[in-house]
Amino acid sequence: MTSSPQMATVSPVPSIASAEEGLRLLRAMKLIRAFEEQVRNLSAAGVIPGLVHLCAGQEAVAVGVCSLLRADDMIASNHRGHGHCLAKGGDVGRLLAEIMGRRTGYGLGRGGSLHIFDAANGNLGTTGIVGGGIPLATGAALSAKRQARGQVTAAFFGDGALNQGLLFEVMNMAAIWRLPVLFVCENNGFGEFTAIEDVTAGADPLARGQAFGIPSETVDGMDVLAVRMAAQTAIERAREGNGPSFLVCKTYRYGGHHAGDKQDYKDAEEAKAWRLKDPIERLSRLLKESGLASEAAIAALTQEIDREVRAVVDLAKVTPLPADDDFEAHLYA
Ligand SMILES: Cc1ncc(C[n+]2csc(CCOP(=O)(O)OP(=O)(O)O)c2C)c(N)n1
Ligand SMILES: [Mg+2]
Repeated sequence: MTSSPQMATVSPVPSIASAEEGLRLLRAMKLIRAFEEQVRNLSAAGVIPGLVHLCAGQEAVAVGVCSLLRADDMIASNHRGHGHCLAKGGDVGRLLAEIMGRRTGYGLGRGGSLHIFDAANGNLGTTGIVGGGIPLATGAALSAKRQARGQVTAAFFGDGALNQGLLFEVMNMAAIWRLPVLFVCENNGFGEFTAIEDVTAGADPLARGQAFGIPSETVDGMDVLAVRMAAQTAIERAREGNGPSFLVCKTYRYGGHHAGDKQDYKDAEEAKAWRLKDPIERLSRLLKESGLASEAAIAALTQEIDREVRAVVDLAKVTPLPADDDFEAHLYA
């Protein structure tokens, strides 16, 4: 069994500043959901080489944090990283082309889903190494601090990385040197096909940050406003020179570990309960109930995003694979 979707309420209650802000957050989450749906279809159709790890259900964490970051702030992602890339301002077309192995992708189609790198948007990249982004983000924070650039970095990682030794080394360094970094754990209850409780010692993951004196907070990762509120405090702390923070965002992946995983290790009732907390539905409801957006405006937004993503898919399908003479590109020696 995994942890229950019931969560302690965060106080004060997160609120939304304006219709514009609400629609911007909704758009960002809907874009990720629509993108992942298309990637799932393309993977099932055999158009994508290798495995893909989709983040549907977890959109609020990426969007909540990245919506507060500046373009020159940095993130490091993990293997479930399409949402992080898009939330940080990544290009939908270049991302899909890379996942599909096409030459217009971020890495000329040679890296795929697990090797996205987007320097222009401060994205240090996705990685197949569990926990691998955490030292990258912390190293970038050290560099930013030494050069007094005022940048903040965020490392996104799953609950599986809670047991990687480098997390503790890096948390220690970040705390002792007061580095401007956010450690953002997306606790979706599973690492591959294993429930977190079966492999993770200690009653609460927060203790891992607290052990180093790092301000640590459990966050409702299905509520983009709750994530934003916690991230805002953490980003201000980092920007003012007061060091790292640790956010443990409780969330759920609607799909399997990878697209195509049968998910027979999941409890059906539990999965249903998490769907009731859907971050997109939740924000849509809030916007409607508070009179900030109409049903029609939200429907129009959904249609616009679906059109945008479908156009990107159509284009990627007719984009060539890397050519033979591309192989020397990006080689320095
Ligand atoms: C260092 C390392 N160990 C093991 C693996 C195999 N592996 C790939 S994903 C994964 C589970 C990761 O779970 P989590 O960090 O919770 O992320 P999630 O998939 O739930 O988003 C494992 C064990 C790996 N890729 N790298
Ligand atoms: Mg996990």
